[in-house]
Amino acid sequence: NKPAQAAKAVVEAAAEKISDVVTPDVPGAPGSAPPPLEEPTKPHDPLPPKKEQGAPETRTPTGAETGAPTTANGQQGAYLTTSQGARLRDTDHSLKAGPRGPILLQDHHFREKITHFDHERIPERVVHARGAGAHGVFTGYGTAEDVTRAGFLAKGKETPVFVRFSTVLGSRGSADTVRDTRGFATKFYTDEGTFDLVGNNMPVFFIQDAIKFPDIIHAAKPHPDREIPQAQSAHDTFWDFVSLHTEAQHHTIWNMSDRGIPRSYRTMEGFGVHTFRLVNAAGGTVLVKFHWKPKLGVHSLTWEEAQLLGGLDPDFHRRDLYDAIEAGAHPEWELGIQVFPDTPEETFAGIDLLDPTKIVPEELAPVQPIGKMVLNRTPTNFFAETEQVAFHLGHLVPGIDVTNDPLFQGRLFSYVDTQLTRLGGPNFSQLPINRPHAPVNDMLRDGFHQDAVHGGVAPYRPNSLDGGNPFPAGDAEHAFVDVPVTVAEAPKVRANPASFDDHYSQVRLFWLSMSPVEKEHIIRAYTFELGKCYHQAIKERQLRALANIDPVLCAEVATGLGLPAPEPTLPLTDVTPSPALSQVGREWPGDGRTVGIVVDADGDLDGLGTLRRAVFAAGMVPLLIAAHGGMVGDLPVQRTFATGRSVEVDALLLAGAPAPAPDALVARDAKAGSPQATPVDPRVLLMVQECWRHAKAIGAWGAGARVLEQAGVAGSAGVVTADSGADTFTAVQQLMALHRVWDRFPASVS
Ligand code: HDE
Repeated sequence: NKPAQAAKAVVEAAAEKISDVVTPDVPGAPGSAPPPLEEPTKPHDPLPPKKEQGAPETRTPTGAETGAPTTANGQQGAYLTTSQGARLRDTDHSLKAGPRGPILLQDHHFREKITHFDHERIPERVVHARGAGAHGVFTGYGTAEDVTRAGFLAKGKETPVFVRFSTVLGSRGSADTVRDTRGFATKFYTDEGTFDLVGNNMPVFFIQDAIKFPDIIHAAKPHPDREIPQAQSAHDTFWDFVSLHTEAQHHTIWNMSDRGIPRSYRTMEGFGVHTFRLVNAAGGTVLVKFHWKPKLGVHSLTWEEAQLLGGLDPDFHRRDLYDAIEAGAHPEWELGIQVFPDTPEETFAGIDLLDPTKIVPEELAPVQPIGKMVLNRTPTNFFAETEQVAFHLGHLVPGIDVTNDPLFQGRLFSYVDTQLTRLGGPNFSQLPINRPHAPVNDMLRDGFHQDAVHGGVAPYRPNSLDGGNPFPAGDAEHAFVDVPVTVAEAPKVRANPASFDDHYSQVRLFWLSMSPVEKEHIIRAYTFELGKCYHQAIKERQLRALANIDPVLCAEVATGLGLPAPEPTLPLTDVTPSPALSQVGREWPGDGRTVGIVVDADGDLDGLGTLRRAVFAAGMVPLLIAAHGGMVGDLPVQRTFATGRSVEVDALLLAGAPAPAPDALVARDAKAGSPQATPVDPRVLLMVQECWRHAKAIGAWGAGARVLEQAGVAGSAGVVTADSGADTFTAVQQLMALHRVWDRFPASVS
């Protein structure tokens, strides 16, 4: 069976790659890094860049054609130079008036080095400061050809992309796993110009009009006096705003749901949020909403995992994304659209398509796949690419146009404006990561950081001196033509349409679409966050908002806060739940998921190699965890009981029952916790108990079964035992397809 053999070879090759990534440096261990280089004393060839990285795409009308290097490479030559290329003899000592004397002002090398360093930082993004990026490829399916003439959506057309995922509230150095909305911004470098789809992992927004953006962000960012809390909405000013400004309630319930704590960037949906207008070759238009659907499904952390990770691995999502890509487990999403007729009312099934606090349930308008995105390359340099990438909603291509959603309209102003401060001037499109791959022929000139050396004398139109160039393009040359939408004659007002006044029906729809476990998590999230508020009046006001969403939700949160549950002030809307909103109840592929394997170096290691291969063959990553570093048999230990923690794995396998370390304290604690004759290392018991609490699949065989007994989890839901490692893994794999052992969560609401 040739195809099966070929597939096996691919899996095994990928397996080797995966092991390279997750194996720490164990000198001499198979798959580990080469032995450390000798102390460098003389020039030698630089190390090649990592395979997955390569140089960033920097194609530009000036440069690529001439064959000249289009990007500055760091540390590529043997000898140190100044920024002007003069070779230097010493960069370790400043020029002084004698070894004990003051530094001389004439030390141009010192001044250049320190001045440059002094200016290394740029302002972080005012929102979405914390992020991680990756390169990839988008392939069109051709299924959108009837509704749009955008060339990159044509069947089989491949377009390079750069994606930046982010949290909204935290500073650049904040933790990844906080409860927050996630940004999902994609730059498509199409042949017809760059298209930026700047979305979030939630389909609705806090406000309906862009003029309120400074208000919601000022309320959600840390308090201005103490600058705490960092990257959190669990504080008074946030809840003060959303309880007073009830159009925010829909987005808020999404944040309080499991969507606010994604398991991974790879397991997030993405949404364009606004309604867009597509134009086809004949000039016909439709309204659409964009959706990204992750191949791995939509998965979340538990709240305790998210909190633990904030301390144990604040870079969890970043690391997860890079590790997966470099391991060959390339994350994938399908791009889809919900399509609506472009009617003058701009509504669908009674839902105002210009209101960014509303969704259109997928049951009413299915998401139709139009292309696929694979992320396959990590950035070479974080600052040059991820930090300097500049998205803008006005980066549109022929075939995709805007609508009058007042949030969309305001964003069309904000994104270029913010880059002027952040990237220091109007020429940020010339930075390598922002350069279009389509030929650029604009009449924009000069300004700070002008990289281009423009020829010609006539950057104006009309002209005769540059042969009349550049000429406007027509339809035949694929010009971007604004859709001539009729604007109704109306008085100039500061007002919203009346339909924007419904702030509760869709919040109720979301709540009623959740499974009992998800509802329980939402209740706990509200209770936690409101419990962190100091002001009683704010808690009471938010409870009044919850009463208008659902009496059960309100009563449960009120009980948690120790406050009376208020009565609703508005009639509860009769809504039809949308099962597509729930994350529970479906099966998903396990690609790139991590399976921890606790091994005991002194125990029975038979079958460990077979088990590891089975995990690789399932497209997952095995992580060997043992008492100390080094080798277990012929396999390298990847985490020790000191460096590993349950939150890093999606499932846990126990191949042994490691005894406590010969350390008086540890042994004493172990004995105190478990009276058995042969105690198990308490760090392993903690790992098992945490995995159990976080509803992860747990499997054991042989001596491993003893760990289950001592951890007090034997025989409970999602805890399996079998005769061999491979059989145990097969059972665990089935449980992992459902993401978690949902039965383990107590659910007090139905
Ligand atoms: Fe943004 N937003 N935003 N936003 N946004 C920015 O632009 C803004 C909104 C989103 O990885 C800023 O370059 C206004 C909705 C993402 O670089 C800024 C309004 C959605 C990112 C800005 C919104 C988003 C940003 C800050 C209300 C989801 C990160 C830095 C009208 C559809 C992009 C920057 C990246 C970033 C303004 C609302 C998504 C200040 C005024 C709705 C993913 O321009």
